[in-house]
Amino acid sequence: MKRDVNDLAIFGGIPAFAEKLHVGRPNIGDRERLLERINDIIDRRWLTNNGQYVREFERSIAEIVGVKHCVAMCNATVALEIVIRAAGLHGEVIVPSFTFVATAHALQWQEITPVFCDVDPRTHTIDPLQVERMITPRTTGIIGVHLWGRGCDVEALADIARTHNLALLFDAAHSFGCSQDGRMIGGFGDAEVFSFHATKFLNSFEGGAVVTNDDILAAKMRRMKNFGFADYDNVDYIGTNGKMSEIAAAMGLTSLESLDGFIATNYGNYKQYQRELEGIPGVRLLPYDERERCNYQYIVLEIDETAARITRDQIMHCLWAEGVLARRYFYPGCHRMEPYRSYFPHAGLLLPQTEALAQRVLVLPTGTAVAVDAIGALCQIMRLVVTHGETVGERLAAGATKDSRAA
Ligand code: T4K
Repeated sequence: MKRDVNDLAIFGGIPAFAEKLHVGRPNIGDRERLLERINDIIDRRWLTNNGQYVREFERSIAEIVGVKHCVAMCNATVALEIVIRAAGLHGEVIVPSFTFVATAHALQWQEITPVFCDVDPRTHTIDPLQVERMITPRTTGIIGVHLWGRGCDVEALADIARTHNLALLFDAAHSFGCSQDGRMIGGFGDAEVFSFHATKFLNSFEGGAVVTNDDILAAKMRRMKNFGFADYDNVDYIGTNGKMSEIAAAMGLTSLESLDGFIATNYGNYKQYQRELEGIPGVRLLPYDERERCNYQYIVLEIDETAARITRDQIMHCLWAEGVLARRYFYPGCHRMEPYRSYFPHAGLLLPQTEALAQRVLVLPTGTAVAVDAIGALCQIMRLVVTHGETVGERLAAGATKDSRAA
């Protein structure tokens, strides 16, 4: 227990965590069940190419989400690239800048221009009012991102897409197992994309999927992820290799069996953070709507630097010194990353909420790898740092860190 600021590791105290606490430590299901499945895969010598585990995984995901088709892929980035191409997008597509850069790259990779749109500061998701303003004659689609497992304003976006005859896709990388307006995420728009990357709520080591109710789109994507093959020796479209392997599907299926446990742990962590961060000035935990289904996979703080009297980055540096690798997702915003920074040097002028959020957000560790005691210790450090925000901030600004003391 750290009693005063001199106990902080950044000023020379002993770090609270000998083993680092990461954001994104994987949730692991039943190891024995996974190994059984892997043994079976090896015994049957069917390792990839639409094997039985991939097909079972696809059926399970489609059933949980309540959609007609799930097309499993090697990761969500390739899944986005494929659905963007299969849906016929070209020219310009409207996306938020406040997202992981893969959302924008999946467009630019195929020379489609991502037009960055501002977000609603309340929800962190794309702001439909701003979307309307970004539409030009070159616009062919909108990609909303259900950030942190919290859904976009799906109805407003669907209205805009209908009115302007645009495709509507969702990057649901964060949102497997979540609902919006009481309906499971996965069934909105023309198609949605899940990520099953190691750091996601449900993981298949690496993996992703497109879910859709559109038969034609699904059939097209099935070919596109397999080099465009319609049959032996018969290629219908330009394709790529987007296939999910059997071992990834085995991990995905095994993770699915532990879903309720993962949610219970994440929910418990969220409630503990909520209790233990309560009342720290300038520190706000982004709330989840508990009437919706939610995976509670992200603990997202917004730091009001004026009220906290210390900057978000200074808080982060204090946590890093303690062994807590808190993350500034999605700093600095896609529009400030290359190649977009060079293509659209003034994009920030149209993205005031994104610019502000990128300075405020700090994501903390959660998931099955984070112990209750660790959350308690982490919150106590946050309280100590922010309660003495002015002093800590001034000392850090003056260069009084562990290294400078040693010098
Ligand atoms: N759209 C959105 C909105 C996304 O957030 C993402 C991915 C995508 C699309 C694309 O999905 P995929 O193509 O990946 O399926 C991570 C992930 O690599 C990325 O999947 C994720 N979003 C993004 C939010 O976070 P980094 O650069 O922060 O990853 P990294 O390597 O720093 O990992 C985070 C932490 O997790 C580390 O501190 C260590 C820990 N970790 C990581 C891995 C891989 C582990 O403990 N074990 C592990 O196996 O991007």
